[in-house]
Amino acid sequence: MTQTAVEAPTFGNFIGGDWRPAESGRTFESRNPADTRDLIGHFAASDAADVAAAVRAAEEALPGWRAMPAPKRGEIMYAFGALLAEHKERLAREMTREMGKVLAEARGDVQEGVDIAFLMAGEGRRMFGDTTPSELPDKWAMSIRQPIGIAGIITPWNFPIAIPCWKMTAALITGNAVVLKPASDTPHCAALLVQLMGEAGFPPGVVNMVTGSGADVGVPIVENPDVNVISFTGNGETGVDISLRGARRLKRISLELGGKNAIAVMADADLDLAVDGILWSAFGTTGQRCTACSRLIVDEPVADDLVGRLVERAAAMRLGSGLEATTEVGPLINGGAVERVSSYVSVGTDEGARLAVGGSPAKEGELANGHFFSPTILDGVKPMDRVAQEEIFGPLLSVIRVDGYEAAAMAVNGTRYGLSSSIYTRDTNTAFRAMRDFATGIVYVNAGTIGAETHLPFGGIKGTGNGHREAGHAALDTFTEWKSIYVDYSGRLQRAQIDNQ
Ligand code: UN1
Repeated sequence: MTQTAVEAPTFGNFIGGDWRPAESGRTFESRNPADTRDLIGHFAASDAADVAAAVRAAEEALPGWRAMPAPKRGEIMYAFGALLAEHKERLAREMTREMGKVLAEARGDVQEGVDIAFLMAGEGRRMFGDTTPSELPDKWAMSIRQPIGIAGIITPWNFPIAIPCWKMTAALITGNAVVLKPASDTPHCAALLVQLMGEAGFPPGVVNMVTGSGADVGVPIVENPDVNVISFTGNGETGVDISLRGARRLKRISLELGGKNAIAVMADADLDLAVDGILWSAFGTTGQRCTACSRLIVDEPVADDLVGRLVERAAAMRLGSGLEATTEVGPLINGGAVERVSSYVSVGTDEGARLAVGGSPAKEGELANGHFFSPTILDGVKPMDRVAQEEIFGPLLSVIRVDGYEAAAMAVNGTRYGLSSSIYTRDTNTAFRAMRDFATGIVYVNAGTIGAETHLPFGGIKGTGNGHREAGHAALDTFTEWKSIYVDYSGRLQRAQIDNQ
């Protein structure tokens, strides 16, 4: 498993179709979170000069790309989706090695990229606007979408293929050029991704990638006057900073800033089903999904039974390298994440919660060199406790006990986030109430909080974002301007709002 620094490959930035080192010559490392002795590679530690070069390359490529008929752009997008599918297994393995999620989930991550690529390829032949009657005779009215220009795409490490694909495919099919800054924890996945995009036939400069830190690369992208739209997924503070910087230049900014997602389990629920959904949503991807369930809101009559079953199952979950077939829970992304989750366990117990299972880093045997943390459940959490309010992004589930649907709905909605939520109930009326009442961008009935599909809008309300949606055709709104077009074929002056009275 261990590799020496000499064997590990070096990757540059992808600018104008070429691989180039950072102008400063500096690099940084990416390591396997399941075994940090495994060095994955060296990557360009870029700065504003590299960003400027990438933006220039995008500017040069933009006129040709936006002039290409959208169905033709769709053909390249389709070829990209097919290549991604062809390389799914290789990419999934590299993803597991770089960020830790178990292999089946890494395959799902790549599949999400394939799905969105095919969906967006089809958008090349849809991209519908409105054709609508004019209020005046002999006059034609319609609206069309046009690209905004250069899109700055800043992506997280937890879905290192899927999320860059969601953002880039929507930007590209609508005729924008892209500068991608991937998370510093997953530069290898990003390098493999843009390599395939080059092979798929996106012309040089249409897709560019610059690796490096948020301060050295992200900020210059956001501040660059020639970057017209930013799409960011990550933490709330960074999102607000991007928003403020972008506001000064009237940029369009699309933010996806995470969640504090709840599953509500009513007394009439199928508990076997609920247990599976809760474990999958809370501990899948080691709790490191924006959509992960971090709050279980349980109806008091079934609370002891449900928590008992969850504790038993959580205690038995097998931790390890995501490349091992038996592993159910992979590592956290880095040492900082282990410290953060540990500290929240103390925060929770200090607030009066009871540690029901887990609660500490896992270091035994083969786990010794990785960032592992035991699946953790805190019971008796109060709705306003910090562990019930703050995004922890790890395998920590807070259980809040309530009486009945009204209290459950209030608890579900009682956070500053609003991404995903779920209800387990056998009562159709209760299910429909939840669909109406739960204040999140995504609601599940009798399923967990994770697993959004790419052809529906993805995103949330309140502190989760700023109103934009990714995926689905809603994603096109982020990367296009509407143009309304009127054609008067009457051959005379016709005054709207006046001559039709
Ligand atoms: C994320 O964690 O930011 O719905 C994305 C899901 C996945 C995407 C999660 N399809 O859980």
